[in-house]
Amino acid sequence: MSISSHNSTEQIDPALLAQAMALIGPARRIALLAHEHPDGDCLGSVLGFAHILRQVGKTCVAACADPAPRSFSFLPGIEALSNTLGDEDFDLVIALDAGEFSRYGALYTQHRAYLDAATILNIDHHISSEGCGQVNIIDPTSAATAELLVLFQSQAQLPLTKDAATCLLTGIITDTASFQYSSTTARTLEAGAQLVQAGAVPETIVRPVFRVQPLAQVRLRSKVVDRIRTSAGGLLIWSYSDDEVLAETGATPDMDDNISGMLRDIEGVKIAAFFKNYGRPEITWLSLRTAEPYNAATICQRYGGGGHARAAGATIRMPMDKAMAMVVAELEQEIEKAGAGFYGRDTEHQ
Ligand SMILES: [Mn+2]
Repeated sequence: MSISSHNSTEQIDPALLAQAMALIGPARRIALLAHEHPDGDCLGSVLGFAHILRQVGKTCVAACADPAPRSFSFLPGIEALSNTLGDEDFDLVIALDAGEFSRYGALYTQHRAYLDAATILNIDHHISSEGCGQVNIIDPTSAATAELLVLFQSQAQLPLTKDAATCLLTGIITDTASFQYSSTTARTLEAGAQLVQAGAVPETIVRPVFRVQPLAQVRLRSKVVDRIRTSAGGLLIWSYSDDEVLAETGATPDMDDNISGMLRDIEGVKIAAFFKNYGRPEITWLSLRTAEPYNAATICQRYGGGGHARAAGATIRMPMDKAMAMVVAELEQEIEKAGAGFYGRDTEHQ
């Protein structure tokens, strides 16, 4: 079975694939980097690609600056995920699911001199990606980095094991919310089919990732729902979580996953912003979800962040109250500029 394009985009450019394989071919020890604040796509991509490369004799270390959320503990190989590049003894570094070194967090800050000089292959699907490698395979039409890796595996005729397939399907399923988002193309589904063919079982991914949640997480969500505020007649919605919420609910920071998605799905909302501030009072994380015509990536880039048109994020070096006031005011202006009708702050919700 081959992956050909129907209504989606083509294969990976064969010349680019050849350049990437020219880096992989002679490499014996390979480090695979996942971005900080890891999600299912970067984790599934580094672990899945490591499984594939081990099949062809490579020694692989999968690394991420932050620990993986507990819901991903089913991923084959996750127990060996490293939070450092150790002795930096690698012939090749493969950076996955982010196109800027800064997104790799402490892996970059603690190994900056090494990574600045290392041979890097970068594979990513973010529209704002600049590419941080000598060879960059960046395809924003891909629903997930894992989808690109399925193309890569297929076109380069690398072996696909059940463990690799489970990891890569996790990447696709998490970045598309089980094929729900508009980023899902025929090619995404074909990549999924190929992974199921290789032994991956969707239920074993969907249940831990989307259905099962700890009670503390449900309580955290309830607190965040209590703090919801709206503006512009409900076109704009925002809420926040902080150390106080964690203390009251017993939740851990990773349990706020996809709260911005929940806010976006509230009827009438065009822009949803979720702010969080844990442990470091001077830093606020923003997660933004938008509907047409608002571009989340463009907005987040103003704060040094990035992402996709409908989903993006930024790390803002300000305390929560200041960051929230600044971003909310800017989002209100966006709505006013778009001529959607601005009705002022919705006092009834405060
Ligand atoms: Mn991704």
